[in-house]
Amino acid sequence: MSSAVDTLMNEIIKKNPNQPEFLQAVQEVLEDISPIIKSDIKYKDANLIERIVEPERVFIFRVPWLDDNGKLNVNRGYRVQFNSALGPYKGGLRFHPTVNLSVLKFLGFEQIFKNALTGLPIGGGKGGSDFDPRGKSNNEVMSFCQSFMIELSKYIGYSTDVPAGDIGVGSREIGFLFGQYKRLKNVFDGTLTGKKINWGGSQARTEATGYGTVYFAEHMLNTRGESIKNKNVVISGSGNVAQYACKKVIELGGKVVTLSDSSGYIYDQNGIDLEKLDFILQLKNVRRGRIKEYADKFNCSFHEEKPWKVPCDVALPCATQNEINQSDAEQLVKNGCFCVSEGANMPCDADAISTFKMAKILHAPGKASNAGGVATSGLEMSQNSLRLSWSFDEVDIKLQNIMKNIHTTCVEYGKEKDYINYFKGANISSFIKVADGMLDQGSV
Ligand code: NDP
Ligand code: 2IT
Repeated sequence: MSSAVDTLMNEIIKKNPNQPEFLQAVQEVLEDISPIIKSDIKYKDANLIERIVEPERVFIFRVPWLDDNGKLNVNRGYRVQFNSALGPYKGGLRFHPTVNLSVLKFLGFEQIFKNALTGLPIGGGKGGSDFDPRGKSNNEVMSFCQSFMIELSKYIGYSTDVPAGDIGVGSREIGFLFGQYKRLKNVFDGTLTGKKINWGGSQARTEATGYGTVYFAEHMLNTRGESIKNKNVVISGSGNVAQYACKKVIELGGKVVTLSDSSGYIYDQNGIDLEKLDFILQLKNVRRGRIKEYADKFNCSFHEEKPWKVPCDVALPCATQNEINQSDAEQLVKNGCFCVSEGANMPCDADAISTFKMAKILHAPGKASNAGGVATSGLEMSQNSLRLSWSFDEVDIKLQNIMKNIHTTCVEYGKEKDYINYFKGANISSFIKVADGMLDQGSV
């Protein structure tokens, strides 16, 4: 980085102690945009960086809820309203014991640039709680969601801030949150996305993040005259994003050999087919069990570690942040992996990113490759405002176009001599869009 940007980064580090994930996300963006900041004085004069790393607003609140034994529990709730230069704050809610302000600020910061890449009029935000839905009954999850919404409802609205799902928040939680929002506000509107299709949700939203991640991988592969067909694919995670990434790879003729959860991964050398994937959907979305059951049922192996040692052509990290470190990245490259499309947010740490960059493999940052989820949330907002619904194919075609456009933009801004730097392409193009919006709107 240039010394001016180094100085800026040091200031940001001083101002945000104990926020490693947030600082990691900021550093990654600043490294790529530092030539722009240096060459374009208008951004420097307007203190653009100092402003863009500061959330417009952060809410932190107490969430008391009763469990099935009548005991009162307390969790911490958050909403980070990061940047509204391009539209209402938009971004998911994460319910996971690891949630803290650093994690949500990193996610909110990434969301600003991701949302800009979609080309839709949405700003960036994120929220959630350290509540752990795992092992909780439906009643307990509902009790938590209702209490969470009593506070969150004061800060959101369809033109202000539109939450959706993320880790630990799927259509069940969105249902409980929406029901409570409606009861408190007496409005039926598009304040939340990821709703079920029969009460205001969009076709293809459930599939969108995973499908989009694979559409993006396909575009990257096409730049080398390749495609997903007949490729060996390693996927981490077995939640919403992993499930539909898996489905799209199967549909496009690729072979998915792993899925995982926080306890380990299953390796199915025959490939996961649609029937086996149905078992995963039942296991994870209905029975809420562990991935090991797949290995027992289909007679394949289960390993208590991450799946990155398994040889593959394409890797789709779809679980969580920093799930690929330097040695994982080296192992992947050594085993022949030449395409990584991030379904998760920031799944690669800084050393892993450098390893892939040095190896010149195809590597897309989540803010580009997983943008299909929030883009389809944007389409859900449009349909809610129009009070109509589009068909699955209509939404899927729009999603495909959005992913194609994001890929084209990344190539345009990220092309280097013999390599496309997708990180640079995504960071520079989205930064310019957000920064110009902020400049136009004055010193707010
Ligand atoms: P889910 O809650 O549906 O699934 C999460 C999956 O990741 C589970 O298999 C979970 O395993 C695993 N996982 C979570 N935390 C860890 C951890 N610390 N270590 C190992 N495995 C872990 O979430 P999603 O599929 O929705 O989200 C996955 C990723 O995709 C996240 O990074 C999210 O931010 C990102 N994303 C999601 C979008 C969406 O539309 N849902 C949009 C764009 C990005 P276990 O059950 O054992 O915890
Ligand atoms: O990280 C993400 O983009 C999401 N969790 C989806 C956000 C959304 O508003 O659909």
